Amino acid sequence: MAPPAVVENLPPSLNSSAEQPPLFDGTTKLYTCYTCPFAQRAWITRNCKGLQDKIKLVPLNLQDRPAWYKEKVYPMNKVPALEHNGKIVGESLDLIKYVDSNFEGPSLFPDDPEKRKLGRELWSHVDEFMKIVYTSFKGEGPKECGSAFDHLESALGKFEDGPFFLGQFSGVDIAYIPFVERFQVYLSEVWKYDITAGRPKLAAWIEEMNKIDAYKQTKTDPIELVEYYKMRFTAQQ
Ligand SMILES: N[C@@H](CCC(=O)N[C@@H](CS)C(=O)NCC(=O)O)C(=O)O
Repeated sequence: MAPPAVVENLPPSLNSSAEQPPLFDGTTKLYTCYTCPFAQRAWITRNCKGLQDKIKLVPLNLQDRPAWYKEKVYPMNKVPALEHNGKIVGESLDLIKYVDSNFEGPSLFPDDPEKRKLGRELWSHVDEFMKIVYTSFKGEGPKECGSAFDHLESALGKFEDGPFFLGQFSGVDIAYIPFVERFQVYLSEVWKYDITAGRPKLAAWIEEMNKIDAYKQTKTDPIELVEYYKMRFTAQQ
């Protein structure tokens, strides 16, 4: 079912002195940043659909961003953004669905109405999940965010036909994993808190996700991540 593993040589990130790749030349491009969890959603989607040859990665250095990106490509000046069929599409959750419905490759959303219902609930919960955990990083960490992971544990118990949120792998897993990946690393490193302890379904989900090549290749460097989050969340304390 999963497309064969493709090992890519990732292109270098473009900075403010980089020339703009031709716009609307018929090439589909994913403007991304290798460390951005939102962009990672679109990147995983592309890989899961086996679209490595159809969607070219255009990684940006967000700290030293090329001016042409905001001026000519995406006025929101954020990643991800997809250049496709003469237009630019942004917003990572929308992009999971956009890439799923406008390109070939395995479908990322099930037809079963019960699964679609839970899928919608989890889809609309993901921002709240992130907010709870990020807020806890500035407060008491695990004491404040444990319930957010309990919520995932309970959602993962709804369908028995696989270890993923909707049983089989879906776009919902893609929506959550970049954030769970980062939260797991940071909570373990800084708070010595294991998000999988006492949460066997969450543990199994992460383990299965880590077996998916399309995702594995998008994972962020944990050391860089911890440094960046420490700067972001503990600098003023
Ligand atoms: N809601 C957007 C958020 C995207 C986002 O915030 N991306 C960050 C990088 S992780 C960004 O581009 N930040 C640049 C900026 O805000 O100037 C999405 O889901 O795509």
